[in-house]
Amino acid sequence: MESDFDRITFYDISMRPPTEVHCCSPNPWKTRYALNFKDVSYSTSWVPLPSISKVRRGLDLPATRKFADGSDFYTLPIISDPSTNSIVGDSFDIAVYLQQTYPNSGAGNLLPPQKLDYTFSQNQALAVPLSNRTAAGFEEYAQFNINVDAAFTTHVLLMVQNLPFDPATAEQSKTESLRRAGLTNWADLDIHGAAREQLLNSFQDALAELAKLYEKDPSGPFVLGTQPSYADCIVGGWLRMSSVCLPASEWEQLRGWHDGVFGRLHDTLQEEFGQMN
Ligand SMILES: N[C@@H](CCC(=O)N[C@@H](CS)C(=O)NCC(=O)O)C(=O)O
Repeated sequence: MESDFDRITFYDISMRPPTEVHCCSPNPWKTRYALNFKDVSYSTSWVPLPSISKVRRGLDLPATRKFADGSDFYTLPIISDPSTNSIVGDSFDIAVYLQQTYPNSGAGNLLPPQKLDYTFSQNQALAVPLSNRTAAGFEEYAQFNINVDAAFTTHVLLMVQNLPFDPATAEQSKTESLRRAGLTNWADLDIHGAAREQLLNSFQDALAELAKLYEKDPSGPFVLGTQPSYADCIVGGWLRMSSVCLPASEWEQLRGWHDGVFGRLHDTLQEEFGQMN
């Protein structure tokens, strides 16, 4: 019989209470979708943003991401799985771990072989570089993850102003965000008027290519039609962030872009794999 001691601990970032409503970190959301897809038993440990490095170091996990100056960037998600004595600290590594450790659980193969033909050509350097993880046999997913991360991160300025920080640590978190962006005033992150319009159009264009992948099998809402896979969790993590952080009218626009593929995907993922344990 399974006990609490066998249960996976999933570390996610806490946001403004109720955190279940406001949590919106894309990489932890990829993991939540993957855990629920696999239907494994887990409980969530909510970590305040300024405590991530302490938690991560406490688990003896090196950083998998770096800042532009080469210093360590301590991130979530992490899972700790007592049944195999494993601690895994990157969303991509976690997906591969779950598939390899629990191959037949839940909805089945999380990473079924498939062509994930989507490239986002970045024309600007990101303030904080992305990490680059891969695993033998899953290179297609790894490349897709990097391209999707780049597409959304390039447009994240549309969302930053609305990040629902926990009031208990909001000032500290804002100061840290500004430091990373090389800015001093929170208002400087507010993009409005023609510049916002332009960024929104560019976001829509970036997602047009991604939508093509979803239009191949019109039975939808997933890339593989009615069969969900980790590719959908990757996109879904960012859609969750968009749903919480974009102004409501822009989220409504995004939901409708490209024949509504992203609205449908988000709703289905939330319904089927969005539960919080
Ligand atoms: N490659 C890592 C990236 C994780 C990552 O960037 N996590 C963000 C949340 S989505 C984070 O922990 N940020 C902490 C911070 O901003 O201080 C993964 O996929 O797990």
